[in-house]
This record gives sequence, structure tokens and C-alpha cells, in this order.
Amino acid sequence: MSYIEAKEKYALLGVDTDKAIEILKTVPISLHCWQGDDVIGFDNDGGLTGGIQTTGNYIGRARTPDELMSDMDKVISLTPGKLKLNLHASYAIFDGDFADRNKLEPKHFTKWVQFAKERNMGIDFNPTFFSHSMVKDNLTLSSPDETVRQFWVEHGKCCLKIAEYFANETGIPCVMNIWIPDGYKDVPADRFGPRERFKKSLDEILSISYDKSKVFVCLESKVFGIGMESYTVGSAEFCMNYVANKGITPLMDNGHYHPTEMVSDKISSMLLFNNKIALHITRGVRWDSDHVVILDDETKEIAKEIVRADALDRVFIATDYFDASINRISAWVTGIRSVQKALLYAMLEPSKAMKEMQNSNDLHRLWSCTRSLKQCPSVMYGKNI
Ligand code: RNT
Ligand code: ZN
Repeated sequence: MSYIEAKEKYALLGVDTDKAIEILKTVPISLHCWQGDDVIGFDNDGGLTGGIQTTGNYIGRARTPDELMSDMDKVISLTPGKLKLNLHASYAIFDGDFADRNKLEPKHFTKWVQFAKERNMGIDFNPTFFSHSMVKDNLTLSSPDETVRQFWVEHGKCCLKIAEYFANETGIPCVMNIWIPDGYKDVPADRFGPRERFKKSLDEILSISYDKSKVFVCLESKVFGIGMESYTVGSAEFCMNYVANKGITPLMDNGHYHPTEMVSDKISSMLLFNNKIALHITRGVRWDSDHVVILDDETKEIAKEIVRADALDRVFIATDYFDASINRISAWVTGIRSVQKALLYAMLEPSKAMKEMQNSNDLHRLWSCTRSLKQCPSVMYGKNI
């Protein structure tokens, strides 16, 4: 079917396809740098820790900043629409002038700023609380060892300054996401203490002044990690309460919930109580939270919830997955394009008519319309709905 034919069919449903494409072009997707090198970064000798894992040994892992940047350029060339760059602190570029995570400065990211500016991209940022010798007994910001806890508080503070530097340099707000891997493999004797220390650490990080219109600090929750199956300090309840209390931004990663819990169902509730929300779009498969995104039902449903709530400008959308078993560039591109396709698919829904069906309790009609839209525009449900 040609685009003209499809456009005419959608017009019968009251959907303007040209407009949908124009809007899609303006929605930034934050491109996670860590798919290119299996989440290793440039500040350590390899060895990913923190309850996350890449499996596979496909050739071509980016080993240097230049390799990662040129792989990203390939991704950009294969991806339409607007992108933002999403960096982890472990991707600092030192050029012989090494600084540990508690001593990071904006100058360690000048090359990334140049890269982003040349491509008209904003930059999002993540402190890296894993793959480091100061992660003690699987704990960072919640550690009972004051030296360890302080080290990571300093790291958080350094990152906040770097995030503000990114926003100032690019002129685009920076989303800075905090995720810690802290947890226990087996049932702990004290669930309260680590969470109390995590709360104190976050308060300390956020005590430095920063421009809240330029830096959006997010907190990402998680249900479990590998080796932290029984308890994670940054649970959903902890993060949701902390965020609400402090007026920062919640981040939901759809790989971080029980498999029967759907992030698509959470979005409306979160939007009602937060100005902005952030998402890590991924694909959970059994124990793994980070398979490459595909155009599956949940990805489409997440996109529909954003579009139906008219919240494209209130949701920070980022990808977050890592697969080392297939060509990394193709993994990257497939995931990002799948998010974009899901958004386009959502924008092609005759949402107003469907909400009316729901509100008039015409649920069978709604049900058949939903089924038939799956094959639209090839197969249409009647002339119009
Ligand atoms: C881990 C979290 C986190 C990381 C990245 C690398 O479970 O999803 O977002 O994937 O920060
Ligand atoms: Zn994530």
C-alpha cells in the first residue's frame, strides 16, 4: 500500500498522518551510549558489576571514545527523528589526566559536549554507581561504611555539576538519572538502615545548588538485580516517595517490575502527580531487564499512554538495553526505531473516538476497533469507526 492510500484510509478515521509524522520528528529519544561497549566505559579495566550483565561476544565492541563516537554516528545516520545523547559518568574522557569518580569535572566531558553540539543534540547524564572498587559488599550510597558512602555522595555532587555544564553548553536541559545497584542476595536483617542511609545520601547530593530549570534529577527504582534478588534499597516505594517528597522526577524502567506489572498502566497515575516523568524503555525477558526493544505490545502501549495523555512534552524518553550477542549497531538502531514506530503507531490511533466508546460503555465496539486497528490500514473495520 502506498503512503497516499494509507493517508486516505487514516483520514476516514479522522487521523492526520502528515501531522503525526511532523510531531514524531520533534520528539527526542535519548540514545544510551552504553549499548556500544557492553556498559564498560573508559574509567575502569572492564568487568561490569551492579547486578546487570551483558551476554554474548559479538565482534566489534567499541573500545575507545573514537570508536564509540563513530559507532554512534552510524546509529544516527540510520535513525530518523530527533536524538539526545545519554552518557554515564564512566564514559569520561581523560587523555592521560585520570580522575576518580569522586573527582570528576566538566573538563572530562568536553569531547562529548563537542560531539553533541556538532550534531545539535542535548545531553542526558547518569552518575555511575557500579563497576568500581569503591562498591563495597554491593553497596554505594547506602553503605554502612562512611568512607564508601561519602565517596559516592561526592560522585553524585560532581555529576550534578557536570549535568548543569551540559545544559549550559548545549542550551538543552539535562536529565540526570540516579540508579544505585545496592541490595542483598538473601534476606537482610535490616531493611530500614540501608534505605535510611540512601535517603540521607540523596539529601546530601541534592543539597548543592543547581538550576532546576536546566537539570532534571531523576530517581530510578528496581525490583531486583542479579545477586540482589531478595532486597534492593532503591525499591519502587522508596523512589516514588523520595521523588514526591523532594520534587524531583521519577524514572520508570519497564524492566524493573514484576513481569505482570506493566509500566504502561503506571504512566497515567504518575502523570497526574508529577510535572515530568522519565522512562527507560527496554524489554524484560525472564530475569533480564535489558533486552533490545522491539515493536511489541508493551512498547506500543507505553507510547499510547503518553500520546493519549497528550504528554509528549512531559515525558523524558530514553532507551536502556545492552546486547553483546548481535551486531551492536543493529541492536541500537532496532531499539530506537522501535520506540519511534511505537510513538507513530500511538499517534495514528483515533483516540478521541475510542475514549467516547469507553465513556458510553460501548465496550464491544471499542474492543473490535482495537483489534482492527492492529492491522490498519491494510484491514479496516468498516468505512470508519
Ligand atoms: C539497571 C538500570 C540502569 C542501567 C544503566 C546502565 O538495571 O536500568 O538504568 O541499565 O544505568
Ligand atoms: Zn534503566
